[in-house]
Amino acid sequence: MSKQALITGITGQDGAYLAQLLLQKGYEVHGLVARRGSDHPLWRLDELGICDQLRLIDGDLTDLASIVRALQQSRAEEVYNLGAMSFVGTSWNQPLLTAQVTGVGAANVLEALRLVNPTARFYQASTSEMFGLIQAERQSESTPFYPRSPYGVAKLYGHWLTVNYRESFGLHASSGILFNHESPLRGLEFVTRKVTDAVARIKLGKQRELRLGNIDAKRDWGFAGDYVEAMWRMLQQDKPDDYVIATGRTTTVRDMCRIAFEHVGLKMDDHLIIDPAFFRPAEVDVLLGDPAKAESRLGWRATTSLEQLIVMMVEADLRRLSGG
Ligand code: NDP
Ligand code: GDR
Repeated sequence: MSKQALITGITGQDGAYLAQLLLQKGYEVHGLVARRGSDHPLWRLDELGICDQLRLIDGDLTDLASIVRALQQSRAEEVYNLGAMSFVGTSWNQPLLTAQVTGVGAANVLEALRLVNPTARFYQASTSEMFGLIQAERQSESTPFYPRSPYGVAKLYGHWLTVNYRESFGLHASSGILFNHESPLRGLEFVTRKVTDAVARIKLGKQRELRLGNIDAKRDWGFAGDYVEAMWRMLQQDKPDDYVIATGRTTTVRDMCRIAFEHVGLKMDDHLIIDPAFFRPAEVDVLLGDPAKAESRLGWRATTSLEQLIVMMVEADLRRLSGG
């Protein structure tokens, strides 16, 4: 008998890679799909060629009844809560929606789990954005939190509720505090993909300039394909726990951008324009994670360097834009 898994946010970057991984491991994969009406919501699953192997269920994280139904229908033994309003920039413009989807949405899944199948294992997609203002040599599971955006605040609620349901009700609920992870399936609003898409367009003569905000911000960037493996490993442990997932290296947006331009033989300074419109009301200046616990307990470590990642993304954008 195959194991049953349910993924919220299956149409997102991580949802698509996790679905692929679980299918490869022999799972039956169910996915909650919120907005079938939007323009080609299944494009990532199509790109990975896995759409027809999945069992998609209509539902929304803000609708408890639809989550209860998804849990009953899927009989999921593992539930991965990846659904969220995940773009930090938008969270200042839609703080209440962000609270509902990203924060209360996690509460809905935990509550549904408690009602329908309290023995199922639960993964919460927590984030390094929760560290926010707190700078440490490296941010780890014991670093305090000080979120800097409505998104970070909503995620902190989901994180603590996961801890609380584990302690209160004995749920097998784990939280992955993941640092930024990217891929050719990353949304165009995030800075790495915005850069690689623009670099490919500039190289192909379809665009002249790239406008960015704060290029001094530093991020610990890894490859999403590596990170979904860590999510799965967390749920295979006897005991639920929280884990930082990161590469342990931090780079400025400026240097990440330079890698992309240099890969196609262009000079960044000929095309980059700093545009105040892309600065945020509050910034997280430096993120640098300490993945030591994940390495020792999960046997997990990042395998893709930032250079390999950016080259992979630029090449994928060049192919896509050339119709290849
Ligand atoms: P994406 O933005 O690519 O995917 C978000 C997913 O959530 C999409 O499938 C989206 O559906 C879905 N969603 C949005 N609103 C709702 C709703 N109301 N009900 C149900 N589903 C909804 O994010 P990622 O794949 O990059 O990230 C996955 C998770 O991990 C997110 O929770 C994110 O906050 C978190 N995270 C991500 C990190 C990263 O660097 N990528 C780092 C740390 C945490 P639709 O396709 O219809 O928009
Ligand atoms: P982040 O990712 O906010 O870290 O959240 P994003 O790629 O949006 O920003 C990274 C850094 O780049 C700076 N920046 C710009 N960002 C964007 N998007 N567009 C720009 O033009 C631009 N110019 C500079 C930002 O100010 C920031 O410092 C991501 C999301 O996936 C979250 O869901 C996740 O929780 C965290 O990563 C970890």
